[in-house]
This record gives sequence, structure tokens and C-alpha cells, in this order.
Amino acid sequence: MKPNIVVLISGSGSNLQAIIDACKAEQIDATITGVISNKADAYGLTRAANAGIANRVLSHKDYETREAYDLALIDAIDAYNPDVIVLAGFMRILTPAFVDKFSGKLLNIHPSLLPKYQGLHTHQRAIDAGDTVHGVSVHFVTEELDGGPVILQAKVPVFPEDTAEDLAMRVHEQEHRIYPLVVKWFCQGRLKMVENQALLDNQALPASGYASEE
Ligand code: NHR
Ligand code: GAR
Repeated sequence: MKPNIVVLISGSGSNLQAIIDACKAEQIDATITGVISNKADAYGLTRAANAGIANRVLSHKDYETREAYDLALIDAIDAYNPDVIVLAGFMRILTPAFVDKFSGKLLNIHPSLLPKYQGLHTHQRAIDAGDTVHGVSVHFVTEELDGGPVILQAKVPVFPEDTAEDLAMRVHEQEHRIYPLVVKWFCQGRLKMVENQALLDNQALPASGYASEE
């Protein structure tokens, strides 16, 4: 049986689209069984529907606490019988109980060269710091926000005239290349998290991920 992928989104879903396309092209040998958004107006829901993928909204606003929301989210995800859960622009911080339940099966893409710029507004922060290089990281999700082991990064230049939007667009192009690749590795059974380390083909990946020159 092919592995099942569940994708969590909050917005446009362009990374979801990249993964849908890679599954269709059989670059990823897996089935996306469901897409869940915490926001009703996320365009990614339309992308899922257009691809014939089951999808639903689970709004955090309908729950009193983060814990209650995450319990409902666990049930919603389990209904899609996942082997891997892909956070693709999902904007809610997940509780330890949630992370523990799916430990080793949770991937996130974060728009910075981690460990730099954890949290939000990463592109503006890179510009404000005068960085000439910025980028994106795919990592395993742990309790530590944006602190789980990095699997793969891609770099982009920052030009003097760049706005945060310019930079975000440049980073997006790289996101759509590296996220499907990492999901493919995971679905091939090549990628694991063991003791807070990312392993590819049983080899520990360096702190900045595969094929980094640093
Ligand atoms: N949860 C855990 N436990 N660990 C991680 O590494 C996580 C996570 C949940 C989401 C994505 C992350 C990112 O890539 C992610 C990684 C949202 C926020 C945030 O502050 C921060 C980081 C990320 C996602 N969210 C606000 C909150 O109160 C809401 C912000 C909003 O709705 O716009 O949850 O950047
Ligand atoms: C992506 O740039 C992703 O790196 C970022 O949100 C965007 C989602 O785009 N993720 C975060 O900021 C997580 N906090 P998409 O909806 O088009 O895939």
C-alpha cells in the first residue's frame, strides 16, 4: 500500500499544490487522503477540491483552548489514516500532546534558514537585519517551535531593493522544489527522526540539513 499524506494548511496552499502535482506526476509514490485548514477562506481548500482530495475546515475559533482544538485536530487527521502529516503554511502552534501523538511523522516548511528567524515575519526580519542570503528550511516538528531537526534547506539572494513580498516570492519558488523532495524521501521510508536527529538512509543529517556546505 502507498503511504497516506495528510496536509494541514491555513492559506493559499501553493506548497500543497506542489505536493499534489508531485503525486500526480508519480514523483511522490503516495496518496494525499485529506487536507485540513483552520481557516474557512483558505484557497488551498479549492486546490484540494479541484484535485478530488477530501478536505475540511476545522476552525480554532470553535474551541475554547489550544488543547481542545488539538484534540479535535487529532481526530480529524486520524480519520484520514495518515502515515505522514505535512504542515504547509499551517499557522497554528501545536500543543505538546499533538506533537507527541504524531512524533516522527510531522513535517513543516519554515521560510528562513533555521535556526535564524524562528516564528513569524521572517522575510522582513532578514531584510531588516541586512542579510544578503535568506532561504527556507524543511524540518521535523517537535515541541520546540521551529526548533526540530532540519532536513533540507534552500538559499536565495537578498537584493538591496527587495521588499518582503519580493523576497517571499523568491523563497516560494525554492519551497516548491524542496518540499516535494523531502516528502518523497519520507514516503520512500528513507527519512526518520531518531532522538531529535534527522536521519536520511540511516545517516545523521547536519544541523543545516542535507548537502549543506556548512
Ligand atoms: N508547532 C510546534 N509544536 N512546533 C513547530 O515547530 C511548529 C508548530 C506549529 C506550526 C509552523 C511555524 C512556521 O513555520 C509550525 C511549527 C505559526 C506560528 C504562530 O505564531 C509560529 C510558527 C509557525 C506557525 N502562530 C500563531 C498562534 O498563536 C497564530 C498566528 C496567525 O494565526 O497568524 O498559534 O513558521
Ligand atoms: C510558505 O511560505 C511557508 O513557508 C510559510 O507560509 C507560506 C505558505 O504558503 N509558512 C509559515 O510561515 C509557517 N508559519 P502556501 O500556503 O502557498 O503554501
